[in-house]
Formats: sequence, structure tokens, C-alpha cells
Amino acid sequence: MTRPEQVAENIALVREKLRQARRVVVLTGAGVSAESGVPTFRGAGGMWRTYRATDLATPEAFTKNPQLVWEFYNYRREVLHPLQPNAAHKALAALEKRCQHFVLLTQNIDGLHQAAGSRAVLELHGNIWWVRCTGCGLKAEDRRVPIPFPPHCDACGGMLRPDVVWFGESLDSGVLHRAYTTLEECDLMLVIGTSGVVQPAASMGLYAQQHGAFVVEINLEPTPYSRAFDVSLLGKAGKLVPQLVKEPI
Ligand code: BJW
Ligand code: ZN
Repeated sequence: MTRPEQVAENIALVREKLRQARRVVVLTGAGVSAESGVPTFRGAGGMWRTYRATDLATPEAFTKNPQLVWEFYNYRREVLHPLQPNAAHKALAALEKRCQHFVLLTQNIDGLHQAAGSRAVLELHGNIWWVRCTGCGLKAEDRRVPIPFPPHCDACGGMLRPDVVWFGESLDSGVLHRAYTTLEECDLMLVIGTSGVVQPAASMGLYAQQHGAFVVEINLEPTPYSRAFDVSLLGKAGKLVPQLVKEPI
């Protein structure tokens, strides 16, 4: 159990690190969107207990039953479309404005960081509001809710799929390359609201730390990386992140 005065000390330490940092990288996961009403994947209330989504978020599932997979993503689009950024998204957008070099790596596919005003965002797992043609690879934004089945590409007639990264698929190589470059160069990294089980994102905090960054984790509960990182702050992102970045820093 962390003593309250230690929490305050840790917050003061991270604020000081943020003040000194020249290059800041943030990695976010589902926990950052939880307070907006987006279900997380794992843990208490995690969506994947109910929907067996591990069976749906794979290329094999889409090949076998594209209609079922589209039903799942249409359901998620319906849940997501009225939701708004929360205090954590807004604080990160404000932090970006103050930093000379700032990159936000997100595993989230909901687009809420951009809705809050974040600009330098690398979406590691894609975006649920974009579709990609399985025939010609063309990508397009498509905000219809629901997308009528079967969705076809205007260019080649091929079947469209959500432009997200499923298990067993590689992350976009350009995105990954830029992500690793920023991790190598940063001096401070915040890892917020991710359980740290899905690779390669899970290892990114350690990668930055091995390249000299001071790494801070913010999560409701400890993760496999909490002890390895420089600071672990336990609590809600919507409360802690604004405390870390509030001005004057
Ligand atoms: C709060 C909070 C609050 C809640 N405040 N905190 C090496 C070893 C073993 C396996 C692999 C490996 N390398 C690759 C793999 C395979 C696989 C993998 O990692 N599997 C593991 C499960 C073992 N990885 C892949 O397949 C990746 N591809 C790849 O690596 O290609 C090369 C390769 C392939 C195969 C073999 C080897 C190499 C692709 C991964 C794609 C992940 N896709 C998903 C679905 C996206 C589309 C969709 O949403 O439908 O992405 S899976 C799902 O998990 C989603 C998320 O982005 C991702 C991470 O979840 P996240 O964000 O961490 O959420 P949760 O729910 O897990 O955690 C929430 C956290 O928030 C919790 O800790 C809470 O406590 C906290 N929290 N409220 C603060 N208010
Ligand atoms: Zn096409």
C-alpha cells in the first residue's frame, strides 16, 4: 500500500520530470477511455468476458464469418459514437501544446484523443471509424452507424473490413518505425491505462527505459511492468493526468 504522502511526492517528482523533459512520449490504452464510457477489454467489467472478442478480433474470424465480425464492430461503433473525451484526453492534448517534442502512441481505436485536440497521434491498432478494402487495400473514413452488410469497396468491389489491427496481424510498419524512433529519443514516457499484455505495445515502456527514458505508469491497478518502471501511480487517469500536467508545471 502506498502512503498518501508518497503519492504526493511521486506526483511532484513526475511534474518536475515533465518540466525538465525535452521529448515526451505517452502510450495510452483502454483505461484512458474508460471514464468516457468505453468498455475496457480486460479486468473488472472488461468487454471481452462477455463477447469472446478474442474470437472475433482475428483475420481467421473475418474469413470464416465476416457478417458476425461486422455485427460486433457495428455494435461497438454504436456504443462509441455518442461518447466524448474525458479529463485525461483533454489534459494530454493540453500537454502536447506545451511540449516542444511530443508524440502520443495509442492502442485505442476510438479516436477520442483526436477529438480532444491531440494532433501528434500514432494509432498503433488502427481506427474503428476507418475501413480498409480486403481487395485493393484502399482506406477510407466511414462514420455510418451501422455500416450495412456486406460493405463493398467503390473502387474494386472487394469486401471492406474495419481498419484495425487484429491478433496475429502486424502493426503498420511505418507507424511502428516512427513509434520506435520516438521511444529511442524521448526522455520522459507516460504509460497510461494499459494492462501491458498485448505485444508489441506492452514492451514499449521498457524499450524507452532501456534507451534512457524516465518511465511513469498510471493505472487503476498494478501491471506486469509496475515494478520495472521508475514510478507507478495507482488511480484513475481522469484524476491523475490532469494533476500531473496542470499549470504552472
Ligand atoms: C484504468 C482505468 C482508469 C481501467 N484509469 N487505468 C510476443 C509474445 C506473445 C505473444 C505475442 C508476442 N508478439 C505478438 C504476439 C501476439 C499478440 C499478443 O500480444 N498476444 C498477447 C495477448 C499474448 N500480438 C499481436 O498479434 C499483435 N501483432 C503482432 O505482434 O504482429 C507480429 C506477430 C504476430 C503473431 C505472433 C508474433 C508476432 C497485434 C495486436 C493487436 C491487438 N488488437 C486489439 C484489438 C483491436 C481492435 C478492436 O478493438 O477490436 O487491440 S486487442 C486489444 O488489446 C486492443 C487493445 O488496443 C489491446 C490492449 O489492451 P489495453 O489497451 O491494454 O486494454 P486492457 O483492457 O487490457 O487494459 C485496460 C487497463 O486500464 C487495465 O490495466 C486497467 O487496470 C486500466 N484502467 N480503467 C486508469 N479509469
Ligand atoms: Zn478495393
